[in-house]
Amino acid sequence: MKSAITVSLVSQAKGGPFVFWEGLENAFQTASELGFDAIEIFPESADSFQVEEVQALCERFNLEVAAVGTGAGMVIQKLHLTSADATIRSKAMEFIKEIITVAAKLNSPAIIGSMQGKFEGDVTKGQALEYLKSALNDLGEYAKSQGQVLLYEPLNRYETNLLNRLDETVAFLKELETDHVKILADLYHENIEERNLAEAIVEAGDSIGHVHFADSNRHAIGYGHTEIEPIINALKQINYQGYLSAEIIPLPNSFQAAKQTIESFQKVV
Ligand code: LER
Ligand code: MN
Repeated sequence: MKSAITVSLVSQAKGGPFVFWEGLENAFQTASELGFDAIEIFPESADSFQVEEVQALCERFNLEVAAVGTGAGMVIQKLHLTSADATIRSKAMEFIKEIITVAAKLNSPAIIGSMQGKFEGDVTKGQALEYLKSALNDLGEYAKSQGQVLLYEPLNRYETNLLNRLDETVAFLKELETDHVKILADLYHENIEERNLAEAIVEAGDSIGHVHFADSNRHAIGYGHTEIEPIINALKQINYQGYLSAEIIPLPNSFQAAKQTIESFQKVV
């Protein structure tokens, strides 16, 4: 398993669960000093940052890009994949495809988190899940054409009413025509939703492609009450080789949250 830490380049997401906020160079430098393997980037859009700049930072600081988030499409532009409005759904697809393209140039997958949206108004749950299925089929195959998987993240009940638990997400992904969508298991969301997080991880097995490494309160691992050892053992049991990426609230400050994360990572992994 490899360690990663998040940087947000989106000022409108202030207060959100990202560790670094002071630009790419600052994030790469601190992550490298602390001994992380990779950075996860939350950009405003695909064309809001220079791929060449990120590639140069990766080389200079000997870090990988773990993943690139698409949530700014929701935060800034109010786009999502299950909107009643076909134009919004199609703009959401475009926004995500552009991020898949640049993420692939950085050897990393894109994440569908809040861009999944939720069902409301005239859209039934069944209809929203059909929209989501069709979107993930298309985006998963597009990611495959770029040499990557696509990461789909079930969110807790306060953020979506579509899919919340790992088992229902595994069942949903099995119905897709594409085999290139993997689950992002965010330990914060799953701490809210699962009966037993370690068991849920073992059952999801190789459907898991990425992990957000967060404690019960969405602070750094060790600052809440999640029992992390059984979760790490479960990930070892399924031979998980991917990232544990800290998508957490930067408290008491970015540096301490990052330091606590890497110390917890080194202790348990
Ligand atoms: C995104 O990774 C996530 O976990 C969501 O809670 C963001 O809204
Ligand atoms: Mn997450």
